[in-house]
Amino acid sequence: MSHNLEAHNLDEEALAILKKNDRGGFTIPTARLYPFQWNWDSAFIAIGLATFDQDRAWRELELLVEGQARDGMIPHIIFRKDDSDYFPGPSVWQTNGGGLSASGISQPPVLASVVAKFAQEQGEGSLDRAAALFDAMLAWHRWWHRDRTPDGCPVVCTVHPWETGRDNCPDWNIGMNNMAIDPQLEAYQRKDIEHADPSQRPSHEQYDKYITIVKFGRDHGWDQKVLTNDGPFLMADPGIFFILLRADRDLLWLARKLGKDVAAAEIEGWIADAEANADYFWNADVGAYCARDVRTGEFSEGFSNASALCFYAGIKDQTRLASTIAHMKRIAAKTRFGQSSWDPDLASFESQRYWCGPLWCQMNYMIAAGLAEHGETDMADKMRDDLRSVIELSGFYECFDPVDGSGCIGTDFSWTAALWLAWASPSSVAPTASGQEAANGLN
Ligand code: 9WN
Repeated sequence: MSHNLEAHNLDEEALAILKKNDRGGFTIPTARLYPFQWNWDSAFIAIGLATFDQDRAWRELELLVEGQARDGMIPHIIFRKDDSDYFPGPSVWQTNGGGLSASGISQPPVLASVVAKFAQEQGEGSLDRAAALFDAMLAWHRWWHRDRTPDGCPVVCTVHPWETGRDNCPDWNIGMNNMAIDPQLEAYQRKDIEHADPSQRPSHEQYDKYITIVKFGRDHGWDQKVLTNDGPFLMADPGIFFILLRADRDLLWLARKLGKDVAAAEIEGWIADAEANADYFWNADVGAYCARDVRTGEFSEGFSNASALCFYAGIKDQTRLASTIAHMKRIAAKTRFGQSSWDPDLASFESQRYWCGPLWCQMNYMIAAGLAEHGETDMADKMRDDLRSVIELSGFYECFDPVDGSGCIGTDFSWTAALWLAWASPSSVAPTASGQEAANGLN
């Protein structure tokens, strides 16, 4: 579908989308398909909100933190109240972790990087608001390092494809193939395929497995250590690993700025561990950082957009970075609009099916920030220009076909509108990155 540029001012349209999706201090990703507050969505949405209302941007993050569970986890969805448009809702999750009604898993921890970015851009006056969020962010990062790091495993892991934010990426096929659907699974009705084209969404078998994992968590009282060590699915995700490493660096910057020496020492330990263990993800056969099934040690076969986050994480191994760039250039030559979520040279690539191929703006934003910090400014600028082109072509979709630029799944999508305003719009003043060290916020 071609978007009528004459009829629309895209900056105004993006603003209108964020206002329309505002539910009173927090923003839903899109109406009906995703009618609650999502974790990493809110972090990217806040970046867009800050372009016109800094107070409202902080509110977005503060309301996200209100959903924090007693154990420190910030859940991937905060329900507040039920909505019959979404499955699985609160009656399926049945969490009891304290805080608000929420899901029982998390999502990639972008929050601290956004708080650090705001603290840097908005100056000393914003430090009080950053300081008020500090303990919650520290507790959340501690939760990842403690409760999502299985006994005897050197890296942080994930128990559910939804937790990675890259739900049906073929990265998870090995872990999904190694788990069984619970024979006691209750009958359920999917809602997502009533609001979006089913051919662009996950399969029924994948949904059965997603809900099997939710049932396991529920049956075990959402004891996160049990879910991590004994749950049906356990994989290590380069996306979560790289985003957490970057967020740890940004949290460390904040800790030092706020004079929190004890916390700073703890965070330094996490960073040193992660730097020492990043090679856990290095798949020498592919020449890239890849997802891995923790129990079998088996690697995912493909280069995903999460593989490209190594720059953003501040990885310094020049040989590995060069190999990553070679993959990105090979893929860019095959797709018109990069970076695709999956390798187009693999049979499992599908240009319009969710995380099996489409371009996702929030991933490209982080990849570009890392590339620019690494000195690859041409590649970083191409990421931004490609996002600008697909939005001009198709509008504010959830994600985009990287080959023909058509929009996929959700419409009037909040993070797309937010990153248009903050980054892709010709009127955006933000550079792709500051060119500073990676520990200086998500620029
Ligand atoms: C499950 C809200 C979320 C994003 C995820 C994206 C999709 C949900 C779903 O939508 O996942 O969390 O129901 O498909 O994969 O990254 O946060 O936009």
